[in-house]
This record gives sequence, C-alpha cells and structure tokens, in this order.
Amino acid sequence: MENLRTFCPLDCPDACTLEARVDEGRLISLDAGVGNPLTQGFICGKVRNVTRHIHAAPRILHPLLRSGPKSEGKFHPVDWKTALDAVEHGLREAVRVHGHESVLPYCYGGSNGFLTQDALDLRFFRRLGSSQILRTFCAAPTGRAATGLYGRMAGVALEDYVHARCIVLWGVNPNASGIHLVPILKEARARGAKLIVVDPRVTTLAKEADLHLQLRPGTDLPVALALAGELFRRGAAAAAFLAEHVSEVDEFRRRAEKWTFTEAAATAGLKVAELERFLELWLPATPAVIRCGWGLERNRHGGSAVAAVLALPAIAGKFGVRGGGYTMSMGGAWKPDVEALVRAPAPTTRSINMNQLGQALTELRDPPVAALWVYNANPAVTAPDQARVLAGLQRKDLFTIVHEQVLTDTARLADVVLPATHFLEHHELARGYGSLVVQQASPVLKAPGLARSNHDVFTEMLARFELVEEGDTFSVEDCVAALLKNAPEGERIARELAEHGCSFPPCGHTPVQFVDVFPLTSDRRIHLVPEALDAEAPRGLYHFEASAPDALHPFTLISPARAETITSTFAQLLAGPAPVHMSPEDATSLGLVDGDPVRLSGERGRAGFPVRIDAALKPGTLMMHKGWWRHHAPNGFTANLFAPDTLADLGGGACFNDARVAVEKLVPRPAAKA
Ligand SMILES: Nc1nc2c(c(=O)[nH]1)N[C@H]1C(S)=C(S)[C@@H](COP(=O)(O)OP(=O)(O)OC[C@H]3O[C@@H](n4cnc5c(=O)[nH]c(N)nc54)[C@H](O)[C@@H]3O)O[C@H]1N2
Ligand SMILES: Nc1nc2c(c(=O)[nH]1)N[C@H]1C(S)=C(S)[C@@H](COP(=O)(O)OP(=O)(O)OC[C@H]3O[C@@H](n4cnc5c(=O)[nH]c(N)nc54)[C@H](O)[C@@H]3O)O[C@H]1N2
Ligand SMILES: [Mo]
Repeated sequence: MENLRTFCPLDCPDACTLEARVDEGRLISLDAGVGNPLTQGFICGKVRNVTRHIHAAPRILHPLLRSGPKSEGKFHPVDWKTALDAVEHGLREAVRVHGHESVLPYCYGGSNGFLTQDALDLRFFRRLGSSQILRTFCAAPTGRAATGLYGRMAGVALEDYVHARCIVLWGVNPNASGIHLVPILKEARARGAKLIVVDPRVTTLAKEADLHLQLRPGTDLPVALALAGELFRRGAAAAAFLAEHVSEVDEFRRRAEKWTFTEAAATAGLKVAELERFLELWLPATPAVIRCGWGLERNRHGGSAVAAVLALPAIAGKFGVRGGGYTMSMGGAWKPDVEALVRAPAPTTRSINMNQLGQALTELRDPPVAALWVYNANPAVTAPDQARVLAGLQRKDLFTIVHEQVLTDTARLADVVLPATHFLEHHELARGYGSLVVQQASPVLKAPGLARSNHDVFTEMLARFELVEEGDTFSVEDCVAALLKNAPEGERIARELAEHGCSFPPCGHTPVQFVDVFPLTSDRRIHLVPEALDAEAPRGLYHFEASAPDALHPFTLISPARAETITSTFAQLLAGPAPVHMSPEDATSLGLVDGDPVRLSGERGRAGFPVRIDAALKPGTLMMHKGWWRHHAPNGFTANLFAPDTLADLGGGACFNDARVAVEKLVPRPAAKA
C-alpha cells in the first residue's frame, strides 16, 4: 500500500491537495492531503468517490471509430494508429477543401491544468493555423471586470474570512461550489461575524444568514449601484482612500446615483428596508469582505454587475485590514509563462466565441467549421442554445474528434473518440482560483486500457503534421521548466514544487489588500469606470436595460452548480429524471403537484420535465441544475436548450441565467385501452 500526494485540478476554486492510497495500482481511497491550509481536513464527496468515475462505465478504454450514422451513436474499437490516421485524414481533408480556419479546437476547463490545456494543444492548433476558440463559458465577465477595476489584484484569502466582522456572499454558493469556505464561515460567525447572502435562491447559507437579498436574477447591477450611490449620498464614502487610490470616482458616482433604493428595490423585487439593512450590517463592520461568485455574471448585465459589486469595498474603503476587501477569482494573480511552452506566435486567424458554437456549426461560411476537435469539454450539454449545438454536431459533413474519459453526449456524436486519462493518471501542474496555490503531481494510477493524456496526443499530432520546431520542449519536466522559468517567482515555486509538490505565490499564504498587494493596473490605482470596459459594454459600463416583461416567456430559468457534479463531470453517475424546480406559489397557480410533467418553451425550443416544488425559489424564477446529461431529460434537452447564445456586456460571457421560458402543465395521456 502506498500513500501518494496529488491534487485535484477540476474546475473548482478549492484546488484540494489530496492523498491517494494505492494498492497494486488500484485506488483504495482518496482523501485530503496535508500542507494546504484551505483544503486540509476534508474533501468533497464527488472526488472522494472518484473511483466510481474512473473505473465505471462508460469509461472509454480504446479509441473508437463511428460505425453508421451519427444519430445511432455506434462505434467500434480500434488501435491508436488507426484512430490517429483517421484524425489526420479528417483534418487534412478539412484543410484541403476549406482551408486551415475550417478547423476549430473546442476546450474548456475539464482539468484546469497547465499541461492539459493551452500547452501542446495550443502549440499544435496555432502552428496549424486553425480558428481560435474564445473561452467564455465562465469567468469572462468577472475576469474583465476584476481586471478593469483592479488589474486582477489578489483577493482576500478565504482562510482570512475568520477575521471578518461582516461577510457578503454575492452570487456564490459555497455549499455546492467550494465547500472549504463553509467551516470558515461557521467559525467567523461563531466569532460574531454577520453574514449577508445575495442570491435569487434560499441556499443553505442564505437560510442561516443575517440578511438574504433574494433578488430577481440579473438585477444585481441596480442593487449594487444603489448601495454605492447611497454611500455617497450619506457622506459615507471613504474620501481619503478614494483620493489616494481610486480614479473616475465622480463619473462612477454620477452613474450610481441614478439608482435610488426605491427604484433598485422595485427592479430587483426587494424591500427598501432590506437594502438599508445591508448598509447597517456591512458599512460599520471592520473587517468586511465580499466574496463575489459567478452566478451574477451569467446574464446580459453580468460584467457591469460584477464591476459594481467590486466597486463597493473601494468606495467604503474596506481595504488595509486582514480579512477586509473582496475576493473574486485568484486565477489572474499568478500565471506561468504559457507562451514559453507554446512557442507559437499569437495567431491572427478568426476567433469563435464558445458560447455560440451552435451558430458557428450551423451558420458560419467562408469557411464553414469542417473539423471540430473537442477536449476538456462537453458542449452537447454545457453550451448555450443546445438545439443548435446538437444540430451542428449532427451535421453529416462535420468531422468531429472528441478526446474524453467517458462516453459523453458530445462523444456520442463524434467521428473519432480518443480515450483520455483522468487527472490521477497523468502529470499535472495547476493553480487554484480560490486560493493562491500552485501544485504539481505525477500520475498515481496507471492509465486504463489505451487511454492517453492530452499531452501525449498533441505530441503525436505535432509530429504527424511536421509542426515540430527546433527548441520545442516535450518531456513533462522540460514543459514545467519552460512554464516556470520566467514566471513571477518561478525559481522559488519550482523549488517548492520539487520539494513539496505545492507552493503558495506570490507573497506567502495570505496577502492583505492594500498592504501586501495593490491593483495591477498600470498606475496601481483602482479604476471605477475603466475606459476599455466602458467602450466594450454595448451601452457603456453600468448601463441597465430594464427589460420589458416578456408576456410570452414570463419565467426566468437559472441553472447553478450542484454538489454531486462539476458541471457535467460525474453526472453520468446520477439518476434522472432532471427536474425543473418551481416556487410553491407558481406551482399552485398552475395547478401542479410535485412530480407533475410540465413543458417549458423558450425562443429556442421546448421540452418536458417533471416539476419539483421548491420553497427556495420566489415566484417567477425557475431552476434546473447545470450539467445533466441528455438521457436524464425526457426529451433529451436540458436547461441549456433555453440558455440564449446572446452575450454578457463584458468578455463575451455566457448568459446561462438569462433564459426566459413559459411553463404549461402537461396532461398525461390516458393509457390506451387494451
Ligand atoms: N460541486 C460543484 N462545484 C463547482 C461546480 C459544479 O458544477 N459543482 N462548478 C465549478 C465552476 S465551473 C464554477 S464557475 C464555480 C461556480 O460557483 P458559483 O459562483 O457558486 O456558481 P453558481 O452555482 O453558478 O451560482 C452561484 C449562485 O448564484 C445564484 N445566482 C443565479 N443567478 C444569479 C443572479 O442573477 N444574481 C445573483 N446574485 N446570484 C445568482 C445561484 O442561485 C447560485 O446559488 O463552481 C465550481 N465548483
Ligand atoms: N445551463 C448551464 N450550463 C452551464 C453553466 C451554467 O451555469 N448553466 N455553467 C457553465 C460553466 S461555469 C462552465 S465552467 C462550463 C463547463 O463546461 P465543460 O468545460 O464542458 O465542463 P464539464 O461538463 O465538466 O466537461 C469537461 C469534460 O472534460 C473531460 N476531461 C477532464 N479532464 C480531461 C483531460 O485531461 N483530457 C480530456 N481530453 N478531457 C478531460 C471530462 O471527462 C468532462 O467530460 O459549463 C457551463 N455550462
Ligand atoms: Mo465555470
């Protein structure tokens, strides 16, 4: 029996350090490893049970070639040479007939590691001259807002929340999406901290909170602006801090003061007294911290909303104390030197927004998308506008390669399926985005069957297409060295990774904002109305378009994370059917009881689901978890059928939580008489 140190690179803020107990090549157990202040002690249930995903069907063990039409999803196993011959032929044909830009790589954060994404894959696709994919599923609006205002300054470490006297969870649900914050919140509250939750649902933490702003989805912008405007009106803005550290204060103030508490409350479906209470709890508290999540970015005003939320601690001068300020993604606070590994100039080929895959596959011409290579992603169930995505993936003249661990809904529509390793089976280097940690691990398990890592597959593709250049690095050691050599504090990090597998950049474990870390903007000031963001947002930054009530589609459908899966990863292990959650009031007025079938109709399609009556929702808001697979839904469509492929105001971000639908009760047909 061996105890091996590793870590979890899945798309979750926590980035747990793990200890794997392995006996003769089999994983016996996986639990928290030591040395990581945020994650030691316990890990989430889904990764603790990862053996079910690693060893259970439908794990792909061999390369597969499609037999018969795409609609049948039938495959036969082949060896790697046959599979890669087919891949090579398909790509070369696309290039011959339609040119290089007809090839589209499609990947997201399957494993958020520096060796599985934007590594040899990017080297290959850049040198090939393929179209580029804009990775905008997630964190694109928050990233733009945080970069514009603060230049991605490191946030308050989650461990430091124990010091806070008031904690705001804004559009984030740590019970599902980052569980190591939960005991920290408990400790902070035991020490007397107040908790505020801003969320359209009564989450577990909202239930316990001192204040829950249960706003309508997509109305964070007027709420945050009204809170900011009120700080100025009350003379509670931190004048000295603003003068010393903040730019465009007057312009921001002008835009914020347009929103009174009365107007914002009416728009968001809140009471004025609730906004008053927010300021009563948060304003006098020192330290006070805002944990901004991702739920609020996924709509047409998402970028401006996040910017307005992040402006609040600046206006109230909440920085300079341990546990005070804000936390957004830590992902930007440290980056390795990706270009040194990729070694191919940034291309000038066309870019395709991943949120508009359906459009790209069905409408793009000159050239069309003729070959699609999907890895680290499952767009058949994770991308918006699902009907068009599926129509595109079913195109007879589209050559699709899917490199996957399990036979996902996307893989089922491929021409060639390549078996991928799991993070316990390949080398990885990754950093957390909830804590400032960089980790590196070697495989703790042997790859099953013929599975290969992304690294190995793209190594071979570079050779097959004769795209290898002098000086290219290929071994894992050389690739890691290239990534770290010129990275900030690369030498120290490399040394610590070699010694402990784990390192904490950039300044020890827990930086204090405006003591240890400052805005990474060009003048080290906070910019409340950055020019670039103001130009990018279609109607200017902080502009709120009050949408007319849509009589045809009166409900808003949101699709947040759930504890058992990471988006669609691990969801094959869940039993269906996928329910649509509805408030008790709406259920009563539609004459529905729990389990009744309903039909949801939106602009992009209609589909049936059983209803789940859920007191966590207010009338008008529906919820279906993200990540269900097609077989979980009665008509083979999930929440993504209704997610529009329109874009957020910043970063080309997704609008998953901006889905508008109508609901009808389905009367089950009486069974036919024998
Ligand atoms: N177990 C688990 N963990 C995960 C994931 C997972 O799928 N499962 N996903 C990972 C990924 S990819 C990400 S990006 C993060 C996401 O982590 P979170 O930021 O927690 O993201 P969500 O679950 O999408 O949304 C958080 C909350 O926002 C609320 N919300 C929805 N619309 C709005 C709105 O308009 N305004 C406000 N204020 N709140 C709103 C939702 O009800 C939800 O409770 O979690 C990561 N961790
Ligand atoms: N309705 C709705 N949809 C959403 C969201 C929402 O809020 N609502 N949220 C969105 C968000 S936040 C995100 S981040 C996206 C995530 O969307 P995706 O990136 O598509 O994420 P997953 O569903 O986790 O799929 C990742 C796939 O990568 C595979 N994989 C993992 N590691 C490797 C590897 O090393 N190599 C290869 N080749 N494959 C690997 C896994 O097996 C898995 O099938 O979903 C988005 N979809
Ligand atoms: Mo995400």
